[in-house]
Parts: sequence; C-alpha cells; structure tokens
Amino acid sequence: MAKVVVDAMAMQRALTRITYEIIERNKGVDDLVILGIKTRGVYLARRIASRLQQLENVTVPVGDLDITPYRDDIEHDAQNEPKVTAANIDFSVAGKKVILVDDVLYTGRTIRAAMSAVMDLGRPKSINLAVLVDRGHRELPIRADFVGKNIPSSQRERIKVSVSEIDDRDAVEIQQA
Ligand code: 3GP
Ligand code: 5GP
Ligand code: MG
Repeated sequence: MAKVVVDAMAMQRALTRITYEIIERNKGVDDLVILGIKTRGVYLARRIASRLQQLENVTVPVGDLDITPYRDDIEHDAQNEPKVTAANIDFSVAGKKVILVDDVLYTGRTIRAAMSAVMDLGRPKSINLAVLVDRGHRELPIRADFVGKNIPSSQRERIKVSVSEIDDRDAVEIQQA
C-alpha cells in the first residue's frame, strides 16, 4: 500500500522554493553549477536549472553524477560504500559553487561519495546539497541545505519518488516494506 505524501503540485512548489532559496543563499547565481545524482536527482537538477533560467535569465551548467548502489533496498553491506563517478560534466568545478541534487537523503553515504567525486574533479568554492526528501537515518555528519520535504520514516519503509520525465507522473509516496 502506498500513500502519496507529495503530489505533482506540491513537488513543483517545493522545487520552486528550493530554487529561490538557492538564489538567496548564494546572493545570486554567479559561479553556480548543478550536479544531479542519478537517476532521479538528474531530472530534479535539470528542473532547478530551468527555473533558474526563468527567474534569473542565466544558464547554469548541469552535470550528472553516476552512483553504483552499495546495497539492495534492505541489506546494509558495511564492506561496500557507494561509488560515485562524474558523468557528462563538460565544465570545470574549480572555484564554482556546486549544488548537489538527489531525490532522497538517507544514510548520507551517497553524498559523502559524491563530494569526494566532485573534489577529484577540482577544488570547488563550496558544495551545497538540495534534496527533494530527507527521510532521516543519517549514518554520517551530513545534512541538506535545501529540503523539499522532511519525511521521518521507519527503516523498513521505502520512499518512492516518481518524476514525469521517466515515470508516469510526479509524486512522492511512502511504501511499507
Ligand atoms: P534513483 O536512482 O532514481 O534515485 O538506488 C537506486 C534506486 O533505488 C533509487 O532511484 C531509489 O529510488 C531506489 N531506492 C529506494 N530505497 C532505496 C534505498 O534504501 N537505498 C538505495 N540505494 N536505493 C533505494
Ligand atoms: P544514502 O543512504 O546514501 O543517503 O542513499 C543512497 C541512495 O539511495 C541515494 O541516491 C538516495 O537517493 C537513495 N535512497 C535511499 N533511500 C531511499 C528511499 O527510501 N527512496 C528512494 N527513492 N531513494 C532512496
Ligand atoms: Mg537517489
């Protein structure tokens, strides 16, 4: 049984709010670059970039980070950390204000790996994190700067994020394991 906690309108509003917060926090859009974490983080990153285009009339570079999952949906495998590699990043991150975008923030291990992948590309001026959902259960000292919705979850639950680019609609649902 799945319960819709964010519908299409709410998702649009959350992304618009996050975009305004990004502009406000960075006092503009100079030197911003956006990196989306595959799969759904990439589509969210592109939507934020297109809102920045509409609001500020600037084209902010968008790239992808590829993640190799380190565990299945239930099992933790302490031996393997997620691996994140740069993909489709045809611009420099050196001296830039990097905004990482993912759909769900959970243990924080993916973001740790993502930060490390970004640092390997060059020394950014700063890295901020935007997520559509923070479901709690952090295992590392990592937090998001911009959050669409906090959804306290049990570890057995699964947050299903659908984006219209690849799914049938925009929605966030909670599924009982
Ligand atoms: P995404 O790549 O679109 O973000 O990690 C692969 C997919 O599995 C993710 O999609 C995510 O939606 C889904 N998923 C759901 N729960 C979990 C989880 O606890 N861990 C991981 N790694 N993925 C999850
Ligand atoms: P982490 O545990 O490293 O924070 O998250 C691992 C990856 O799995 C991230 O890309 C994150 O978006 C995704 N993820 C973790 N938990 C969930 C979840 O409940 N639902 C969805 N859709 N993705 C999740
Ligand atoms: Mg994700």
